[in-house]
Amino acid sequence: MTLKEKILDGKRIDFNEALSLYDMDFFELGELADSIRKKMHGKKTYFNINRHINPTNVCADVCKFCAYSANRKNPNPYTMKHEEIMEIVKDVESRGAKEVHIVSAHNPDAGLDWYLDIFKKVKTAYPNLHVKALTAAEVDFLARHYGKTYDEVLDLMVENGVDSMPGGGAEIFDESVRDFICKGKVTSNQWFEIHRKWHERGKKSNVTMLFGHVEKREHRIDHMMRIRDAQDISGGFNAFIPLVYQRENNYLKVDEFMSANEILKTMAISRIVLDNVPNIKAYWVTSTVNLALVAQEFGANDLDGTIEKESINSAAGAKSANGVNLEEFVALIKNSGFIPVERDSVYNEIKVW
Ligand code: V47
Repeated sequence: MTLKEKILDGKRIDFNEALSLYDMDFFELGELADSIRKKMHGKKTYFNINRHINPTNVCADVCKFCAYSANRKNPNPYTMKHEEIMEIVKDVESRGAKEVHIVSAHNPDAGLDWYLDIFKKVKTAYPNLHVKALTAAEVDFLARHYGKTYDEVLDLMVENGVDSMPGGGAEIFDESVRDFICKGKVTSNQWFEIHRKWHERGKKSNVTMLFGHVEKREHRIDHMMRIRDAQDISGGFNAFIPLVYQRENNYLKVDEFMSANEILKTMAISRIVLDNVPNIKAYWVTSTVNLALVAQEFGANDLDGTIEKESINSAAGAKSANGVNLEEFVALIKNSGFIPVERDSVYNEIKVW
């Protein structure tokens, strides 16, 4: 049986087989991933109407790839007042947002309650708005800084209204690469421990991968394998999100933006390897909208959402500061031959556009 037949037969592939897919013909690989995508989701492409809010950029950690945190290259520290955050939430909710995605830096001076009260205030005022908040990196920071266990922080999140966790802070799980790009923050094992504990509470989360910097193809495959193993145990990951590295205003020197060919291959391989993760999200913020549309034919079935405003990736050069217009977004998905389906944050279908 050839590798292609094995994949078409729905059999699980191993590390070496996955790595060898990078050498497969580009279009053949795309077709393989597309056949799996079609089996799982047909021509549907999911998105949601959401707003990213990044309440503080003051950070106790230094990740070389990050242009968002306030530091020598970006000396503009800010910490939003809750009133300011609530004004934003009020506005976007009134215009149809179903989710707020709240992620911050690791601010050592804001106080644990400053973080938690954001969620409580949003949830109290808008019980139907989905609160997706706190990456595992933030959970680890809050636990360390305030002398709490992961369980205690996760319980506080649930009590204060967090519905699901985003997939940030995963970066690259290989320890040698991780040490080089973000030494000192949540380790790979801790990242998985936090998500496992979150899933044990009956909650869902996502998982990202930051690629296109100093990592090698092997590290990406290793990253996917670790996700597949964890998902076999907890089953709580809704989506895998490959984030394409943005090179500006940070401390990680990378000469070239990754080629579209390599980005699409990586997306396609992730669709094939992650046979137990339902959704592959092409996050247009880091891939560009155009490439995200093409990625729909390379295994991706989700384009995140309208976002409205985003600060983490746009600080590093992504052209995402102002989100995308809903009507335009829907038209682009339709014109590329797919069916735009608005979903909620845990992938219940809300409306076929
Ligand atoms: O963890 C930071 C990444 C992530 C850069 O769960 C960078 O639905 C590219 O996790 N170039 C935060 N990426 C964003 C994130 C996310 C985004 C969309 C959806 C979801 C979800 C999660 O942004 C960080 C980090 O990996 N990041 N700097 C950079 N220069």
